[in-house]
Amino acid sequence: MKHKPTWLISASAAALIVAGCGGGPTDIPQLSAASPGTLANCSTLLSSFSFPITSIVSASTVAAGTLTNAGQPVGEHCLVTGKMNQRVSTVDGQTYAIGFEMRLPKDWSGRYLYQGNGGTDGAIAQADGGNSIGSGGLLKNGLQLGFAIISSDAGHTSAQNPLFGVDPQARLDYGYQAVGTLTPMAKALIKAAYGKGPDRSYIAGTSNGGRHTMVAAARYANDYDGYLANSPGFNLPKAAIAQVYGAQLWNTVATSTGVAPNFDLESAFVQTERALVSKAILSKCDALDGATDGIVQDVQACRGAFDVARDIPTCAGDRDFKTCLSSTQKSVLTKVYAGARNTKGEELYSRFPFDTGIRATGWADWKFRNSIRNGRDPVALAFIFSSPPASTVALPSTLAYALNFNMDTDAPSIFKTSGIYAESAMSFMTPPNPTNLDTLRNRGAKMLVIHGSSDPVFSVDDTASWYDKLDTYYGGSAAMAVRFFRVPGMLHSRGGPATDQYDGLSALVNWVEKGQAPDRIVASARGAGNAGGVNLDVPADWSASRTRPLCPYPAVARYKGGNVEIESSFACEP
Ligand SMILES: [Ca+2]
Repeated sequence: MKHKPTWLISASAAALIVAGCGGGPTDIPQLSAASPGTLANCSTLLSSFSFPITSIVSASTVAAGTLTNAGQPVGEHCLVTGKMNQRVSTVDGQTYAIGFEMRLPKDWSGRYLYQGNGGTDGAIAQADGGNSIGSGGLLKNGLQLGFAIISSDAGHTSAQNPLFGVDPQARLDYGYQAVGTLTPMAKALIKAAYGKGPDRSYIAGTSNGGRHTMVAAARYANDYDGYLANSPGFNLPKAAIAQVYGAQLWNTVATSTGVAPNFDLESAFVQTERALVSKAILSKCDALDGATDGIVQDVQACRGAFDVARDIPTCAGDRDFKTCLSSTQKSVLTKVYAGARNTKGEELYSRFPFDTGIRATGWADWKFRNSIRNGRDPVALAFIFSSPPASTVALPSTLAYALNFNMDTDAPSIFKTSGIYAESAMSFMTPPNPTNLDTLRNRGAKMLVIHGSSDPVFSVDDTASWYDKLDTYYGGSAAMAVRFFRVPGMLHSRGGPATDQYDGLSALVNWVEKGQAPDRIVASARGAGNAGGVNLDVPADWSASRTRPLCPYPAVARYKGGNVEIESSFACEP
């Protein structure tokens, strides 16, 4: 049964909505702009600020220029550190807390930013709203834009990674409750520091931080006005399964004779072989967008134009590691890109689109190293996403765990509950009812999702599939509140042969507060001399400062004539 959107049945929302010719609403509330404020209190917050289950550890002024970003000084700000909900686990005897830091700029825009962090959390990344929220080499970070920012460890320390997964509450904090616990405290602390609470609130992050953002859009839609999800780990437990599924397949063609930790899974597809694949993709798909420029904009057309079996030479004899792939390699490549499956052929995770970034080292890092590495996918599956978690004494090497993970009997554990583990990983890690964003939408909040087409761990196709369903749910009008942008060639969060430098946060603020819906976001390559840091994957035959428009899905950037190095020569079209 199709769910009936609440904008069709809510009287209060209906008052704000006018039916349009497309059948969906044409008007949703416009939020007002934030107004600046000045920091009134800093070091006194150590003793004066009080909030339930919160202890402030330090509060001190950080002088202008102590931090820099892209070669420019970050202004004077107040650094507050603390923790919430400190407790001793009855399961493992460990002391847990939600550790955080807040950075409060002296010259404040009136805006608050929750910075979601990556991986399995456990570290309090510097609360600067910088590269840790996504994009490559941001020229202005959140502090430089005037945001008051919180960053947290999401409820466990680095030392407690990944075994925090045996504590049910630590799982829930990592999944979503840390955001829910911290948010009212952060807003109260901002009020104590500036004399007024934030006018506008934002949440942003990349990878797992993008996942935090997507979860917040569903669970905490009343608390935030803007959501920026970069390279989101949307279905993160499923993606972890896909990682070990890939590892098992890569292993069938790996030639490494070493054993863990020296086992080299990349021997399955060495760089020169991946460069061959990238070149074959370009030969079939590059020109489909009108420009033979080393970028495949039209991902959908490329699906029909490129075929691994047909377009990559098959080695007549042994692998020569540069001009051909073995038939087994081609089969493995096809299977991994088609998406993880169990032995019944049922999909366990999304397909991936073939794209140019396959040749880059950052692609190989995820497919061949993180997929079998301690600290990444295998241990996350074992201890955080499986219910019950694996025995902490029985886990073999992470390589062996990954290679022996059973797609029929082990994979379903991400959907299971068990005893004290009362929520499944898919419940605590992913947004409940992810295509219903009624609360967000009806109050005038906005969401931007930005994802690289060459992301090797979280498939851009999974994000596109979600957006398609969202658009169906809203009768073709999802773009009024949520827009999704793909970055061709970009790897996970940044890097790859791509224009990966873009300011999503400012685009989001302009949409939320000024009603300027982004019809394109200008992105730059980070070639030689880029102030935000050079991306070594930028091809030598590109202008060092090449720009492209990132286009709202499903539009793609098509070449219209003129200088091929600049974004104005491209239009976002179907
Ligand atoms: Ca092209």
